[in-house]
Amino acid sequence: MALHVSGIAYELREVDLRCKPAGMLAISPKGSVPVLVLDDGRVIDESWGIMQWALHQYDPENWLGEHDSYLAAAQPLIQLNDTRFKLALDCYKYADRHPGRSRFDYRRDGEVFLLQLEQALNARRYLLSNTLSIADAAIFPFIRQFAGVDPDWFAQSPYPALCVWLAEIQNSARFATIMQKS
Ligand SMILES: N[C@@H](CCC(=O)N[C@@H](CS)C(=O)NCC(=O)O)C(=O)O
Repeated sequence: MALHVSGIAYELREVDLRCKPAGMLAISPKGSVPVLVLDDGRVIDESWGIMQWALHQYDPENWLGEHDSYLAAAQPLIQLNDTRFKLALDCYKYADRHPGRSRFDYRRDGEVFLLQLEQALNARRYLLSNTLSIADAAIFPFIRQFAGVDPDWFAQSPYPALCVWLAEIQNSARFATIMQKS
């Protein structure tokens, strides 16, 4: 989404994670996607890095905020998302592979983050301001996955502002465009 909003032309290559291409591992041995290879050969292999790079080229919708202020503001949310929430999400999604606790326990772990986002969204339309920022784009794919485990539960959960926020981004023209299968 960040590449799309920045208007940068890119070629998208889908990768089968069960059979990672040697060429991908050669440029990024850690073997995670996404990986961006720039024209000058530089490699950026963290999604947060790719988003920042793209928006620093061109940021027509002000996803970075005045003087990049949203980067610092987003940091605590990204940190929580990438650690405690991601762990809870993976266990909630694949609870059968983590039999130590129940699916509901894992969901409750994840709800700590959902509540934090809900409170932010009670104060403004998006996570950091009334317009969409890098924080929303970075975090929403994870909330989408969490909601997708049990959509009925999510729809009636005590996080109505988060439901509206998620629906709004999922129903956006930009999301539809970038999710088109190549
Ligand atoms: N912190 C990394 C995480 C990337 C990541 O874990 N991606 C997953 C797919 S969503 C992956 O490539 N996993 C490697 C694998 O399944 O082997 C980023 O944001 O780029």
